[in-house]
Amino acid sequence: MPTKPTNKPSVDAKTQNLEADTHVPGETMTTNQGLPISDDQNSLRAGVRGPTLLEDFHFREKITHFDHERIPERVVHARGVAAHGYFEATGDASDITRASLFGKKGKRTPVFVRFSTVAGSRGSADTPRDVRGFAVKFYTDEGVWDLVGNNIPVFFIQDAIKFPDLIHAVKPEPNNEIPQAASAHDTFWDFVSLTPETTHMLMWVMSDRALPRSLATMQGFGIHTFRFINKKGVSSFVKFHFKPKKGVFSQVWDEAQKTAGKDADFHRRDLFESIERGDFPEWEMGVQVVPEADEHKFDFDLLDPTKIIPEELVPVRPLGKLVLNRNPDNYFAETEQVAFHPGHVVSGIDFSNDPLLQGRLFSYIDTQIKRVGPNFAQIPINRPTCPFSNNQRDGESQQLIHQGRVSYFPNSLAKGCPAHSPEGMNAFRSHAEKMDGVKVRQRSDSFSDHFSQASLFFNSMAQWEKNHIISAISFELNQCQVMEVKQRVIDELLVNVSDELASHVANNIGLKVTAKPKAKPPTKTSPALSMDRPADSIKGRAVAILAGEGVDSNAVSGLVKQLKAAGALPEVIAPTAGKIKAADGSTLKVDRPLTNAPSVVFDAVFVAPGASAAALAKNPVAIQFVSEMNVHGKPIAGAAEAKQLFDAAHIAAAFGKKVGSENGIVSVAKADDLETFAKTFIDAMKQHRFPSRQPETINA
Ligand code: HDE
Repeated sequence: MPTKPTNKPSVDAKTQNLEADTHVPGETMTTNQGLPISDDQNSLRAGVRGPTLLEDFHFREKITHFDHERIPERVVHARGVAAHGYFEATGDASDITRASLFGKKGKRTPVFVRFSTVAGSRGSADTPRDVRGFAVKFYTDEGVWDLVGNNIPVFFIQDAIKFPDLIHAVKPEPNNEIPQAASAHDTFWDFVSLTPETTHMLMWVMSDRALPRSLATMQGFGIHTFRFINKKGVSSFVKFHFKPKKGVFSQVWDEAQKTAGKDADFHRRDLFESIERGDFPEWEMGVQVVPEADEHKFDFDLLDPTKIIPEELVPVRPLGKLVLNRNPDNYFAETEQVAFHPGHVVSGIDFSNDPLLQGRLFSYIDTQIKRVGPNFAQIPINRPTCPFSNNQRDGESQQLIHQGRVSYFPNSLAKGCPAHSPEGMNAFRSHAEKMDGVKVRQRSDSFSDHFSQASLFFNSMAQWEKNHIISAISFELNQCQVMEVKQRVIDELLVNVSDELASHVANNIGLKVTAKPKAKPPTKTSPALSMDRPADSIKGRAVAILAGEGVDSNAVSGLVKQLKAAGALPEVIAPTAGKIKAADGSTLKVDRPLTNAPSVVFDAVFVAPGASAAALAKNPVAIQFVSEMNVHGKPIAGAAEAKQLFDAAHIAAAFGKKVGSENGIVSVAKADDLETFAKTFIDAMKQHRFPSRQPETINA
């Protein structure tokens, strides 16, 4: 009998007690062989001041295990964080796919989702300018399906054979391993300037999409065109999408850089904490569906991974919701050892001939064997939740004890088992695509337009989004040393996207545009590409309440109540930790002292009324706090007492009789109508940022 272990990722929320441990009370420490240990703190030595003895098997077991604690970090996407959850189908999609997870309204499938940055090593920060991995393992009842996607819907290159070059170019330069987790260096821009197919993806990576506010506020994409196959064998082309319930929001560049230093774990902390408090990140999952007959009706090739299908041409059909509701118990066992592979599919999902996808089908299994070992699929986080059985045997770290003497097929001694799936079972059968071609190392002509969709993306941005792209490219090129590389980026890439883009970047980096576009850049737009839209709610948004001795406690508690009711996370920040005395003699708990509360981890600030506000105007840390909030374009609120602090931070506010909101600065002379005040502040927070407050230099 084959062994059938199961991995049961819970689909329900679990309240985790951070103090709890897995040890049983009264448990005794033993060696790995079960031998009770009398002293784990002193090694065995010849005399109290003598050398350690080789005989000390306990010391050697402990230390050699420690020496082997690491597995190779992922060659890309090394820094990551993950969570358990579920996918719930919101309808029946069996007209387009026979995959069981999409077959019935309300059906839940457990998932494990790992988010990552690409270029940085495992110990790098969460907030560099980078693409984010968005890899989903679906434990379906018909096998594991991995959708290994990103938060950007296109990729840099069209053929997997170029991937090692791209990654070598973006990773730290090999002579000195500088810079960590950054594309702002010569080798990256040298490579892309010589590889025009990167242009569309460059627009996305230089936009604020590459600086997500949190993992829960970014979109996910499968990128490649895949196939769905229904029960009748009818195939359609599909592109996968995940749309965050909280909306798509980002940081700004100066803020992201500062966050990397102030809280390198900003994103993983946010994910962990939001799940612990029951604010479960959620996305709507959907597909753009193109019937096979329409394969050639677009002005780009569906197989080209540097292209999107504009949502205005093919809308996203919702399939269900993806919810993350449980943190892993152990980072290494789950997040580090999880092994994704685009080739892990289930019946009803199949591949297209996208040459990038085809190459990935080779690469991932290889990387998992190197990283986790040939039996990676037996590790609990990677195991299917349905039964599995075959004749694969042995190998490093084999976990299963296979029974019997039959490990081959065909056999009669085990009654022909495990057998091929019977007729009628939803087994995987590759789509019978007709193939006919000569062997060539050549790209299809239909892959040759590298600029139209780059222009489409740039044209679809709001002016502030365009400005951020211009500033980001300018910043990156100003970090480069080699003049020819910078000139080539302008003359070979940017000029073909937009005149505005090329001329502004050239100006910012002290060069001139010296080439003409190969063709006039198109003026089309796709509104779905812009992030310039407010959120429905402020759930999970961090709000700093700046307070101090003599604060108006009624105003603080009133606003805190309203903010909490709207799902935000207000924190009282004061010059000192502990408690502060309010104007009415009551005491107020301080959540964090100013020194431990960098502005970049908050989405908005309220300068509480009372005597404290004037005192804060003399505190350099408080001035820096509100002034950073201002230049990062975040909502700022205060009553007349805040004027001195606002003045010190160069923030203009009217402080009129009625609550006013001017470009995200919410002010009033006297904060007695807290309800209106809170509502105006919350509306400003839904807007997220007020980019016109950012001085040019903050991003450039
Ligand atoms: Fe990956 N990629 N990739 N990639 N990729 C890996 O697999 C590779 C590509 C993506 O959280 C590696 O387990 C090649 C596109 C994610 O564990 C490796 C090519 C997309 C993750 C690998 C690509 C991705 C990886 C490194 C060019 C978006 C992290 C460690 C054809 C659709 C998964 C590992 C996780 C990881 C190879 C391009 C997404 C080496 C050869 C396009 C999210 O196998």
